[in-house]
This record gives sequence, structure tokens and C-alpha cells, in this order.
Amino acid sequence: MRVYVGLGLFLTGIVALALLGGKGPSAGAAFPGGNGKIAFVSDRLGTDQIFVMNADGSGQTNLTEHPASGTAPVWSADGAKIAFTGYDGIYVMNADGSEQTKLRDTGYEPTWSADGSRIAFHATLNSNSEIAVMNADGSGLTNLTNNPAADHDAAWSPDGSKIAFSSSRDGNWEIYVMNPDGTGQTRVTNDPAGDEEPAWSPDGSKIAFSRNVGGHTDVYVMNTDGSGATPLTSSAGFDGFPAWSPDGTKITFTSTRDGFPNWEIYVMNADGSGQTRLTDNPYSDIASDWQPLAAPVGGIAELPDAPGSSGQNYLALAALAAAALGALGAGAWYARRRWLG
Ligand SMILES: [Ca+2]
Ligand SMILES: [Ca+2]
Ligand SMILES: [Ca+2]
Repeated sequence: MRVYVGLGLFLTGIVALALLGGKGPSAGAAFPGGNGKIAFVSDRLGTDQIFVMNADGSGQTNLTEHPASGTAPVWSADGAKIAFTGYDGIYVMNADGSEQTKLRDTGYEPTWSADGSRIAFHATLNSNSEIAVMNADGSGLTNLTNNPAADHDAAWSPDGSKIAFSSSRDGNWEIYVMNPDGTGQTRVTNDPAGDEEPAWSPDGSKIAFSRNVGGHTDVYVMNTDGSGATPLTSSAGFDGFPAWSPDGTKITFTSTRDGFPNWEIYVMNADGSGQTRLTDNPYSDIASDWQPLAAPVGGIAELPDAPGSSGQNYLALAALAAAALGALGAGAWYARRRWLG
């Protein structure tokens, strides 16, 4: 009962599963960079479609108008592409909605590797839900979890070294982390609450997630080893599906605090303060994910520090582009970020 059965059933699923542990679309990772547009799902045109908006909620624009609908949008690390789930498989498109291409006939909730070469997703394999990985062109399929319990909500870490996911294998929904080849599956949360929808911070140091306590879901944040779990929301409605801003200062999420069944996209500071509604529409607006932008010219020093991995540096290409564009006086241009090293 997830995103692929239509928003009506999907929402019914959320309501029903809120009592069973809560289910919903995965936001995946936030890759570091400047804060670009926020992608989200809305049924305001009659079916689930993917929209983008500016970080302040302005400029809400439909990208898909897709016959198979579109849910669970996730930005690639370079901010150039969006992978999403249609009712009939996994798709990818450019950031402006062009070149919508189906990658697979089955699967849900894609999440990109940092280098853009692979996509992990929720697959149904032998009637069991698993986390699988494929090449970014849809070729190849490897079952990563291989566990008889339900596994989903894959979120690839910003440095590419880990995949977080949620599983019911230990009796209730918990968040786990594994290596990208499926080895080292390690439980991170250990709590009777339903813990799902992990979302890495862009520096890789925190995981935001949805925690369902007694049928009530809030956004929490914790260290990646599971310590320090702290609630960030406490509204009377559902608050879940967190996704970080690429600069790490904010978290966008989905809330019904304005009255179920009106789902809206919200944003808050990463400490939970300043919770602000971005959509204001009687239809369902859900499942936001934030576009990473390359370093603004002259603003490279403002990017978050690279978290340890040699693959996390934006480097020379951005610097060269900055110099070149600076010489042209084009201060508003953005250099395409590359993952070198
Ligand atoms: Ca499984
Ligand atoms: Ca739990
Ligand atoms: Ca709404």
C-alpha cells in the first residue's frame, strides 16, 4: 500500500499504516551544495505529479503531467536530474521535466549514488520487499538486503559509502545502515516506535527520520550511530518524510497539521525552529526533496565542509569555472559541481 497504488490508496495506506508503523515515500539523501528548488508531489491537477518550487514556496511548477503519474522525486547529486516512481516503474528526467525516461517496469523509491552511476530502490523480489541496486541506465539488478522481512526506504549517503534503509526484521520498524554492496547490515535505531524514512544530512553526520509513537508520527534527527535521537516536530498532525537542504541548515517535511487530509510541504531550521508552510493548497502536497546546486561563483567557501571522504570535494572544476565566469562578470552563474578525487 504505497506510492504505486494511487494517491487515494496511498493516503489510505498512510492512515492505516500509521497505526502499523507508518509508510511513505522516501526522500533519500541530501547531497551537499547550495539550496536549489524543492521537488514535491501534488495531486492538485487530478493525479499525483511532480512539482518544483522555490525554497520560499513561490513559483510552484508542474514538471511531469505524466500518464503514469509521479511520486517520490529525488535529486541527483549534481542537481541535474530527478528520479521518481511512476505507477508502472522507475523513471528519470532532467531538472526541467524534459526527457522523461523509464528505467524499469517495477520498483519504487529510487535513491542516487553520489557519483550518479547507480540507483538503489525498493524492489519486490520473490514476493518480498528488498533494497536493490541498478545502474543509472536501468541495467543490472542486485538484491542488497536478501532478508525475509520487509526492507525499504533506501537512502544513499552523500559520500556514497553507506545506504540507510528501514526494515521490520527485528519485530518493529527500525533504521539500518549497510555498505553499498549489501554487506554489514547494522541496526541503528532500537526503539519500540516505528522508525522509517531515513534522510542523511549533507555532511553525512546526521540522519533525520520519521518516528511513529502510538500512531503519531514526527520528524526526528539522530547521529548516524543511532545516538541522540531528538524530536523536531510535535504538531497534532502527521509530520514526516524529512529531507535536508543541501547546505544543511534546513529540513523540509510533509505535515497534516493544517487538517487531515490536507497534506502540505513545510520547512524548518535543522534544530526544529521556525516551522513554516510552503504549500497552501487543499490538495495533497507531499514528499519533498531539495535540489543541490553547484557552488555559487565566488561562494565556494560557503559550502559545508567535506565530511572526511576524498570523494566529497567540489574542487578544481568549480574553481576554474568560477574564475572563468568571474572574468565574464557573470556572478549569478553556477558551476556544475563534480565529484572528483
Ligand atoms: Ca526483505
Ligand atoms: Ca523501532
Ligand atoms: Ca495541500
